[in-house]
Amino acid sequence: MPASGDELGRRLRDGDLAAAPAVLNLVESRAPGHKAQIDALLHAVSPAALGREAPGHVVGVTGPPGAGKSSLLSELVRAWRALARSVAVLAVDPSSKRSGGALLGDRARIVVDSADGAVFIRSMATGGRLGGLAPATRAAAHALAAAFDVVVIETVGVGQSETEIAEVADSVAVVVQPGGGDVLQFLKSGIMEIPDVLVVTKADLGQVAQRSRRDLNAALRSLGARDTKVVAVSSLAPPSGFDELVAALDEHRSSLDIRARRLTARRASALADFAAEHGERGLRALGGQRPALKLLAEQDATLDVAALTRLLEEAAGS
Ligand SMILES: Nc1nc2c(ncn2[C@@H]2O[C@H](COP(=O)(O)OP(=O)(O)O)[C@@H](O)[C@H]2O)c(=O)[nH]1
Ligand SMILES: [Mg+2]
Repeated sequence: MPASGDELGRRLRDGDLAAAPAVLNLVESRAPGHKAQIDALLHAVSPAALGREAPGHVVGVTGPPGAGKSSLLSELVRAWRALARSVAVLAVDPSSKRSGGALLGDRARIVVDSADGAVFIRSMATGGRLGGLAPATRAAAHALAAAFDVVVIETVGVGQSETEIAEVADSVAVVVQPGGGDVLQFLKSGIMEIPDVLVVTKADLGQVAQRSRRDLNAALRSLGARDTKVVAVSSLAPPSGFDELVAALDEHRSSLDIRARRLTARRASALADFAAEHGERGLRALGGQRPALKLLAEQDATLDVAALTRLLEEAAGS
């Protein structure tokens, strides 16, 4: 029998963190009948069912392979746990050694206390392209934000991935290693959207890290991006910079119009889920991306992602 989406949604609404593994199994399932259960889950954690936006802070952590994202997350999770916050991490970059290689050094795994019931970590498949988010990842993030204080989505890539992650996350942190010129160039040339927080890793390398931090700050200033904080961290013992990183993310979260950001996120997710299912042909049936977004913008603000996706399917006659 498929796990009941409605029941799992109720458990998340009640703050039952132990529901997380079953939630992930459901959203990743392709078994017949599960789609209706995933829809039921998304409905059960919608603002309409919760009576407010889901309380969790959805944080995107993205950056090139080898930048130090997984190492950083081990320490960031520890810092959040020290503040008694529960944390779920959806790792779309599963740190495979194969994708690392000699140039990038060994790839780290996120290391947490496995006996701690308030931390949940799961590796997830990408949505095809490098950095692409699968519908299951979006659904998991939307659902887990009803129960966990923080939901992290870790993705790999630069240039495109932070745009995609911004469609789901409340706050996007782009992770750069010292001398990471790509990110600087992408930022300056406007290929990359300005992140909410920039993190320079490997601060223990000294001068080269300080220079990266200064260069990024200068680039942000010249772009007029006054709100983006640049934080330097070291994940080597003794770790440093994590209190500052937690504070920068908190500050971004509290400056947000959370209802507006989540509404945009649900609409973007619905369109992305529809496109994942029905492809270019489906989008053409809606007259393209713009008319589809216009249709979504006309809908009730409390509708969940699944309901919005169904609306698109009806409009496309699929
Ligand atoms: N010196 C130093 N090395 C680090 C630090 N963080 C990560 N690394 C190393 O950088 C490599 C890639 O780290 P990883 O966390 O796997 O990066 P990811 O691919 O972005 O998840 C590994 O060899 C890490 O040991 C740091 O703060 N200082
Ligand atoms: Mg990694």
